Amino acid sequence: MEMTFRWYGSKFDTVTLKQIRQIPGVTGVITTLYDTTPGEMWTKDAIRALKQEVEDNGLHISGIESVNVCDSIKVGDKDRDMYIENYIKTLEHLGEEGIHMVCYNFMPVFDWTRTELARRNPDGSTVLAYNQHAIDQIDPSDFGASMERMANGQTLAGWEPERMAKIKELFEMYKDTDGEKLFQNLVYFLKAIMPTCDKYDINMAIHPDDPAWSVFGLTRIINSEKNILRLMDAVPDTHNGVTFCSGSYGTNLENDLPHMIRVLKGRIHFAHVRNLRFNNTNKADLDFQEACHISKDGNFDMYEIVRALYETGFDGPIRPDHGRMIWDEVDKPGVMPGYGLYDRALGATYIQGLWEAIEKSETRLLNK
Ligand SMILES: [Mn+2]
Repeated sequence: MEMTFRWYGSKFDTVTLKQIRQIPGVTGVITTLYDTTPGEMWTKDAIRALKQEVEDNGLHISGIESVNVCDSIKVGDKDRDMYIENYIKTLEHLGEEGIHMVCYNFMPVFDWTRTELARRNPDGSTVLAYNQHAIDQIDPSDFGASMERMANGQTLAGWEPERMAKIKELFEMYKDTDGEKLFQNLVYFLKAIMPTCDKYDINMAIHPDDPAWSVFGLTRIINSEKNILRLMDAVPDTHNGVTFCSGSYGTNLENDLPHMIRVLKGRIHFAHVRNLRFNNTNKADLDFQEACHISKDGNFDMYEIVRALYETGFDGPIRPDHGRMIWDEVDKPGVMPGYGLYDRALGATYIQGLWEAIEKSETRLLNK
């Protein structure tokens, strides 16, 4: 595995490449052209400039998160082939610049959903959180009024303002897209891009749905072992692979995370490793918040997750995921929710500590 760190680009991220380079063990960044819109072709010049900037700072690009897939492809409308052509051109340009891993997702309308951006812990740190009662107050047919009804200044996270403006239109666009149709549209997309991925050795890594169930009646399909294996079988090319995100699959406690890693052996091209803490596991009253990375702060056994990655020979980029806001980073203007510097840096060193311990104890056993 290679330890990496997500970076949104110097125009958008409060974290600098210089800071990332100083995190022990981090050699690569996972980045994107944040000011492109889904469906747009990425130019070679823009990719080259981004790569140059990263390399000038002593790091390299380990992968892209994300090249977003536009709604036309997801719903499979008349424009999809044109947008798939753009996506293929983007992949060609990335491949020609030596970039071989692309994370993407296939979630309708919302990329992720939380109900609080800064829930305060007793120690003063803040985290992203999800509360089912807050979600239940929202009527998808009338978002404006629903947002006003939400108490305590809670805002729905994961919703880009420009998408909120055309939210009705987006819901309308997806109204005939059920889970099966969405799945078939995903397979259509993957089959179309696989020859390019084969040619340039680009690993596509689908990010799971977050949370791992339907929200506001919008279907979600990448959320369980059964569903992700179905996708792996539908397009068996190993370039069709997975971003294993423990925090997203883990929103559903029925997902056995270490077991999923084992059955996906060879198909995991990218790993997001983080922990969640459940305050209420009853579905109707569900409440979880993001935790720091260590096992004892949340519900996941992080040792078993890292161990499963180690045992299956995972050799792709791994990154710490959302962290708490700590050390006065809470109110820093412009900081991306969940993507502060300090707690993620602690996560990176913790994951490497687990990895080193597992690797050395395994080697010692083998030599006995
Ligand atoms: Mn993730």
